[in-house]
Amino acid sequence: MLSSAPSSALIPTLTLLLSLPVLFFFLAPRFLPPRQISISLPDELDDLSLFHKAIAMDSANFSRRPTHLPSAKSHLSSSLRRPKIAFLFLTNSPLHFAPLWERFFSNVTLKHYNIYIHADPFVRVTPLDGVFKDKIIPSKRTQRSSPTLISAARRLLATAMLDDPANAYFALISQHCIPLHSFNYFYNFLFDLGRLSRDLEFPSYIEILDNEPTLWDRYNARGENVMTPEVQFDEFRVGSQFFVLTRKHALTVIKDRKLWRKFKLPCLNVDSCYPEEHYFPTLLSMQDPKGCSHYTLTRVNWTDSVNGHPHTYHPPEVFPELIYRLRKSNSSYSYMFARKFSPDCLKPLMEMADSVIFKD
Ligand SMILES: *[C@@H]1O[C@H](CO)[C@@H](O)[C@H](O)[C@H]1NC(C)=O
Ligand SMILES: *[C@@H]1O[C@H](CO)[C@@H](O)[C@H](O)[C@H]1NC(C)=O
Ligand SMILES: *[C@@H]1O[C@H](CO)[C@@H](O)[C@H](O)[C@H]1NC(C)=O
Ligand SMILES: CC(=O)N[C@H]1CO[C@H](CO)[C@@H](O)[C@@H]1O
Repeated sequence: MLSSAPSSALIPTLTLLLSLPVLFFFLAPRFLPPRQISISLPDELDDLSLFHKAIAMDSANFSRRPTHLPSAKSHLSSSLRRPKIAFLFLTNSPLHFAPLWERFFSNVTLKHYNIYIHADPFVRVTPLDGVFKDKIIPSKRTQRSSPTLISAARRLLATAMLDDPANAYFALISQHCIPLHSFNYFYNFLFDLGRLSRDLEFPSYIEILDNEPTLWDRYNARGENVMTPEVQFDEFRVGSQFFVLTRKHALTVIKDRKLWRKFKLPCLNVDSCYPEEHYFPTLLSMQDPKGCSHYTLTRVNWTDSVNGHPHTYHPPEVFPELIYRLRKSNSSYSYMFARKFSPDCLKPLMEMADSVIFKD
């Protein structure tokens, strides 16, 4: 048991101890090297007030808002307001493909989308205009193989949820991603009328895999036995970080504190960690596996990958045939986006934008 009140002998000691931070404050600048930014501090990772606001607004509006997916019936009853797609751009470099995306959004007659950009403030992003003007949200530093990429995605989700209650789907896109279809094709795929008329649930499109050979190392990348009891090894999943989530699942993500407490721990083994490839698939597979597609809509080519980086396409490879090939999946759906493309692919991509990519 702790004693309830300090004895009188303790008081001078306490006074001295309490004054130490004050002394330190005045002395520190002279003796300390320039302040280092530590990206693994919890306050760099959490945006509690932002999340609380988004959660509160969502609960407040839930009963009144007809556009919340995945309830198809309630959506049908809303003739006045059509649901929107929130495009969440996550970048730590300039948006090289901004002109291509500009074209993607250009033929949209009614504005059924919103754009949000999380740009690492430590990287200079050239000023953006057109559809991207003033779309950068308050952002923090991001780094590969650290929980900062999860934080950035959660920040994007919460900001987009707060900003517009009509945002019903949330698509995470990187600066290396390109569209493989027109906006209308993507919109009609997500808000499929057949699904609406049969009153089926709208799924989240997120890859969820459990059969990867590296899974055990990834599970232990923050130390052995660290993930339990919140996440048992047989609940641990992997999948592409590039998801398209329903509003219901976006809420699941920003509400989560239990798994986040574990996934925000720093990686001890950075070569087999990649928290952003595990947090989202594990959380959603634990909470609502039936509500998820288990596949991603963003095509990536892992053939001959180097250092965990997928194949990067360069201009000599960029022909209409590549677009047709990248769209094809092993199933009935078509891929909607692809990565990674080097910045100099912009020219060949623009040349076939209207005749190939957006012609559907
Ligand atoms: C994937 O990348 C490899 C080179 O690493 C290339 O040979 C192959 O054609 C690519 N596949 C597709 C579908 O582009
Ligand atoms: C289709 O399946 C084959 C065999 O499982 C696999 O090698 C290939 O990468 C898959 N292609 C796509 C586009 O997912
Ligand atoms: C988009 O609009 C432009 C100009 O109005 C037109 O030339 C182009 O064909 C359109 N593209 C699509 C995919 O509708
Ligand atoms: C349209 C509507 O009801 N919007 C409300 C959603 O909730 C927030 C926070 O409670 C309100 O500020 C909005 O007016």
